[in-house]
Amino acid sequence: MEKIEKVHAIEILDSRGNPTIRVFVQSTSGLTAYASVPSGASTGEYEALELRDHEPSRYFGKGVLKAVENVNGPLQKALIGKDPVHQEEIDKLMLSVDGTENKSKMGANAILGISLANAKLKSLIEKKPLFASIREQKNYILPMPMMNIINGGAHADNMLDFQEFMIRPVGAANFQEAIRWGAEIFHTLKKLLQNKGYATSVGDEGGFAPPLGSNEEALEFIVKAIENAGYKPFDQVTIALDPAASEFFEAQSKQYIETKKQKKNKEFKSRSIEEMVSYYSSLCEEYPIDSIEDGLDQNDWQGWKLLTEKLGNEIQLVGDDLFVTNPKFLQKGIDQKIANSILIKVNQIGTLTETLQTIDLAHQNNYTTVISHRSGETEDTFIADLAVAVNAGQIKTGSLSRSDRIAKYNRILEIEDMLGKKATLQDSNPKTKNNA
Ligand code: 2PG
Ligand code: MG
Repeated sequence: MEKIEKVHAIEILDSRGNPTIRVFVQSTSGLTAYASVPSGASTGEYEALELRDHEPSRYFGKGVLKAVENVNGPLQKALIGKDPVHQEEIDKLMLSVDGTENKSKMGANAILGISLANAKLKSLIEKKPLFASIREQKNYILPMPMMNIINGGAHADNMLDFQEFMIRPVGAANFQEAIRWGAEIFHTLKKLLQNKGYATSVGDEGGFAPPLGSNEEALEFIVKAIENAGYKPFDQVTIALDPAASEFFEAQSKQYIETKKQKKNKEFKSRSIEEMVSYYSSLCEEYPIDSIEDGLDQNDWQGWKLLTEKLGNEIQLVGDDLFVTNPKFLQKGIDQKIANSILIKVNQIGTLTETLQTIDLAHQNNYTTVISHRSGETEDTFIADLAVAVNAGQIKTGSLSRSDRIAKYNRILEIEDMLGKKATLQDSNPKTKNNA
């Protein structure tokens, strides 16, 4: 039997040039696997704690040497001699070493690094591709990619308060085709922006970050790009939004405020909860939108109830900050009939085992799952395998540029090639306006 012989972490950089952690796990026969941990910008209030050094002389306080020490010290000590094939036991053991509700003692980044590296080591020991080692399925579903081609919010230096404008090539026959359509639309959009004199530099997730004046303008550009690339909005390509509304909600006044414009002393809009819900409703009528993530604030459960009642039958409503990949929050949502989908980010909860529990809970209750990257990423492609392993049917991992994003799409292309007929592209969003 293989045992864990060594666990080792180093501090590396993420796609934004901020420190993050990479963990190596080695077994007794010398097999080694490693994983790198992502990091968010618009983080949810109830996420597991990402441990940072807060030592101003290094990386402006963002260093992760404490998390590195926790891996190399107490966590390694607890894991040496354990069998990597028993992922649940490994994860459980780490939770007991940490002993806190939000993983604040060891750091969710330290724990997740080991958890994901261990899963990769397990796949090497079992001589299976990572996705099959995570979950063996008779037939695999390849996820519909949700490609974020216009960036705003906390991910870009422009006036858009909505964070993500994504395209979903729902009419594509396979994953390869879905990616090709995405890339063609992305390049068409670039030309359209250039023609109007807009800069085509990109935001954190590789989407364009032009200084557009309104969400509607962004949506108009995207619809035009879909058409000019030769595809039909609605039937072949739909749009998903992630406004990341926790970033622009003012709890005291219960108003959703166009904060970026407000800060620059530009004309800005302020909407009540009801007005915000009506605003989404009108956007959905006007544009081919079939998914809205974090349309409202993470603590605005009352608003979410209204949003779900109003739009939940026609639109996929995804809880990101709202559920933070945590089964407890998801269960609350299920009980109160709030949202109908959950965004899955491994570092929001901090272990693979808990991530899988949350995914299972969602699927058992007919909530769809969208496997997601973070805005701060690395070249690690774990989430691509995860999306395939659990037959999630949807993934969002950025735009059609920047290798930190593309690496995940490329990994799914590789899996598609590997699995041949045993895998099909299937969109799990039941609200998609096209049933092609
Ligand atoms: C989100 C994510 C990823 P961040 O809000 O869904 O796109 O952003 O990682 O900054 O939380
Ligand atoms: Mg989000």
